[in-house]
Amino acid sequence: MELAGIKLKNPVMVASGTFGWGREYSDYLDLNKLGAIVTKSITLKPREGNPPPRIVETPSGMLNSIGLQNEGIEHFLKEDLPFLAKFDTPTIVNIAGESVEEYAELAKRLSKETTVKGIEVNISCPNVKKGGMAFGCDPKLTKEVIAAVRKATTQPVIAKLTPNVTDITVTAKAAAEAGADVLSLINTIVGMSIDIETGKSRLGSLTGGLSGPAIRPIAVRMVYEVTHAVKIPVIGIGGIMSGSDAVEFFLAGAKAIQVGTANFVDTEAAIKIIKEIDDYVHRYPRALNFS
Ligand code: RRO
Repeated sequence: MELAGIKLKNPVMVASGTFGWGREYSDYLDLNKLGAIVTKSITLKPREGNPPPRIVETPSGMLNSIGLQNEGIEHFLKEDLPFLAKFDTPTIVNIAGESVEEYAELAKRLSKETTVKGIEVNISCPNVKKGGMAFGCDPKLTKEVIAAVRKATTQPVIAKLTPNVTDITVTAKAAAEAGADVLSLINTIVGMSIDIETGKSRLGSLTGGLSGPAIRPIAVRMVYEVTHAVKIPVIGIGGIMSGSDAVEFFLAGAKAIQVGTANFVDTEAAIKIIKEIDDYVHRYPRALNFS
């Protein structure tokens, strides 16, 4: 199948931030079996991330406040991308910046790399003070960032949307109008968890992004809304733990899906989901359309 010119063996990708830069998982599953690998957000300069604790389990999910920890684009190009080039699976690189110019610069530097098959633009990180979700909550800024990235690269541009808005179709339309080829949704939902013994937040940075099965019905609803509001393809993300969870997203209109939190529970989750989707397609040959 194909998604905005990206050739995929199957519609199952691993979600940004839950799969490192590929290498971290390579001893635990065959990366060649995945539809695509979406790498953890990179920024121009290295970032240390937020103070610990950064992860807390919640009912049917988890909160994270990593704060965009990464080694920066230079390190990524030198150390991570050559490793990913060895696999017959498309690499989609997720980028994040504090300004429109930073996003454009990142896209420009990636555009010459043949291993990069797509750029996922993170305008939805809930855990940083500058940039991230600030762009993705405002349709005007969404347009500016996506238009700048569009201008900086000929590679497919995927805008990753935040659910932390009143009406996600507004930012979806803004991204599509600015030239995004694909939309991916949803990123995490801002949440908080308090330890009643200490009276303090369980996260070092007070709030975090909620992911996992707890958010799946919200994600399915948003994918349904967006696929009925824009013409470009949508990648569904949000608490997919099994093939049947993935099928819900396809039936809501998604063309592909990303597996995120499930990778922390079972390193082979994505591989199992590929097989379970296949079983469903055999049971209901006409229910889904993967062209
Ligand atoms: O690094 C993070 O804290 C983070 C990011 Br960039 C994001 O996009 N979504 C998320 O839940 N955490």
